[in-house]
Amino acid sequence: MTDTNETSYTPPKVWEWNKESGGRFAAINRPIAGATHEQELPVGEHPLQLHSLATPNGVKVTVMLEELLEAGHSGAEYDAYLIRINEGDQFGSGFVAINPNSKIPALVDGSTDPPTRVFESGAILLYLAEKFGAFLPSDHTARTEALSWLFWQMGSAPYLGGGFGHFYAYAPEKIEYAIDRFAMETKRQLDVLDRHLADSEYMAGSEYSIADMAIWPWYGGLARGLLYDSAEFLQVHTYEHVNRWADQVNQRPAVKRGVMVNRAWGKPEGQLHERHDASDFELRTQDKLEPEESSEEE
Ligand SMILES: N[C@@H](CCC(=O)N[C@@H](CS)C(=O)NCC(=O)O)C(=O)O
Repeated sequence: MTDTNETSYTPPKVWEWNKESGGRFAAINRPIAGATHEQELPVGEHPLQLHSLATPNGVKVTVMLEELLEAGHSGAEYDAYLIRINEGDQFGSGFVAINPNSKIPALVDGSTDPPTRVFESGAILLYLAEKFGAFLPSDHTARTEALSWLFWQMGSAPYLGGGFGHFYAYAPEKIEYAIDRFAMETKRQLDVLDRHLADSEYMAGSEYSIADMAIWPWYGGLARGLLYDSAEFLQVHTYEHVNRWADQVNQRPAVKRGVMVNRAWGKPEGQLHERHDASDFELRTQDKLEPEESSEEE
């Protein structure tokens, strides 16, 4: 066994904030909460106001809203505004007022008196499912199964994103111990899903539900080779039932629209920075807007 003490870090008695710690998110990470600046949020015409970004956590909610509209729930019309987390929009006073945790997504429902704020993607999915009576099975057993998988996702994905993704793709140095630990856990989670989806069409049985909407952006994205350039490393093609389910969900028209909303990177025709109307998918993607409005961000 190697003597780790010679090379490894020994924590000081009291941790101090080291601004030079590096890594992709070093500029926005800080050990305190609260607003850093005054910044009011825009307010649109629809009852539901979403402030988000098309990361996997954001996509869960835009897919749900598009699914509700697709299913004919016109009360789910929404305005979606972009929160650029790399520029610190999540620390503006208006955003902190609707999510004290300063993370996207956050939703305001102006159809209630007073307006209701909802933060945490899982809570938003559940709020919308209950408000519209949709995408959460009414049968007690299936509903319980959907909620079990919804909360499974909320507890599991931080190991995938904050653990595996962070140390494999974003950390300033490749640390074998950390990558091994989180690759192992990520593969275990994929196997959990694969075994379940071998016998179940969707996460909660035969009905597509908010459990699929929560899990698909993370684990479907991983299986489809879209996260962290890790498809070969994790051998994601071996999880055949996860792949079957991921492709099936990906075919849904509402999913195809949902992934475009608040997206500010990738192909211009796939980016709809703000969404206010169904026609925006045809008329307001970045390729259709004036060239100077086009974003070149990663
Ligand atoms: N558990 C939260 C996680 C949300 C989250 O981590 N959001 C990230 C983007 S995916 C974010 O806003 N990060 C900004 C920051 O950490 O400052 C949820 O599911 O809503």
